[in-house]
Amino acid sequence: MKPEILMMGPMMPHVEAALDAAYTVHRLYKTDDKDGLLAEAGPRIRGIATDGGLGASADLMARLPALEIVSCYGVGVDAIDLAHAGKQGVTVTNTPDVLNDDVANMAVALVLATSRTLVANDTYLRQGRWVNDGAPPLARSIRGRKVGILGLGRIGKDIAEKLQVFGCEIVYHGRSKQDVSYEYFDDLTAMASAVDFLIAICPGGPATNGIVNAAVLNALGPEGTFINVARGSVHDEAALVSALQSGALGMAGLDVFAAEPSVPDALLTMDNVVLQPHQGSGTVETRRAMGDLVIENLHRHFTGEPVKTPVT
Ligand code: NAP
Ligand code: 8YV
Repeated sequence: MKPEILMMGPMMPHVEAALDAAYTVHRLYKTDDKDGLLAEAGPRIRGIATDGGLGASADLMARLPALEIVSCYGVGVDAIDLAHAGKQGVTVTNTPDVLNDDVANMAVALVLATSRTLVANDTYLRQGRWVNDGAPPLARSIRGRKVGILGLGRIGKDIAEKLQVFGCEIVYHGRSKQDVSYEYFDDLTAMASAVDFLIAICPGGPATNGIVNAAVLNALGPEGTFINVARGSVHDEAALVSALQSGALGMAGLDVFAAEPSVPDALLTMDNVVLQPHQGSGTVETRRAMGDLVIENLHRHFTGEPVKTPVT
């Protein structure tokens, strides 16, 4: 008999096909009667396939007494209750490393798009203003600018390497100093006041909730740019909007938001922001590699092998 698993949301076709071939898949997102599905199939469900946004709550896991594994399509596991999973003896896996390159590229793209006013200039041209008003104001170079990385982990290190090629100076903040050549700041606000760009790429969750607050944004200042490719929970979104409106903060490049897919209306009309609908890992190649890891972790678990990428 095939193991039974719960799928929290739609996945790439190759992932769904592989999971359908190996398991009896219950698609929670496809039914209006979620309680009914969980009451009927819950006692037999041994695995969950989810993603970084949908996660797996303590309440859900508690309703699945036979649950053994949660396989997450994404590296960030802030939406999975890890403490509860540990207590219930549930293994959690994620998709580290395979997405570093593309998420780092998104951070670099947002640095370039903000500094070179790429989106505002595109609109300027399309609106006929080049013809009518002449050339737009000059943008800013990134060579020689200082970039502060909040979270110098797998992706943060990749961002640092890439931006050095553009001539940026890299510094970082995290809970601990690492064995790297970049300058370390033990205080986030102090780092913000020392840099031109602040890039958030730390995990979401209670420990980082709102740590990019009004004080940090004010320290970054009117000439500063905030880039967030981490989680929307990391910034205080009301403070961010207000700092951008008042000019206390210069610009922002945002791939993530507090209440996705909803984005504050105020941001939609600002020309000092560049916005992305959470597409850091959103390439065919990277999403395929992430999907392969979701499949492989479940497969290894259900054939008695150690999972490939456990969350520790
Ligand atoms: P990682 O290797 O675990 O690195 C995380 C970094 O954050 C570490 O350097 C860690 O350093 C730092 N950190 C952890 N807790 C912190 C805290 N409380 N305060 C300050 N720094 C803290 O993770 P990763 O693979 O690079 O991924 C990072 C995050 O990026 C994910 O968790 C996810 O939320 C996000 N992400 C977003 C996208 C997207 O599409 N936009 C895609 C992939 C990932 P210390 O331990 O020294 O503090
Ligand atoms: C995914 C992400 O888009 O890996 C992460 O943490 O945020 C992204 O790669 C997300 O997990 C899918 O919801």
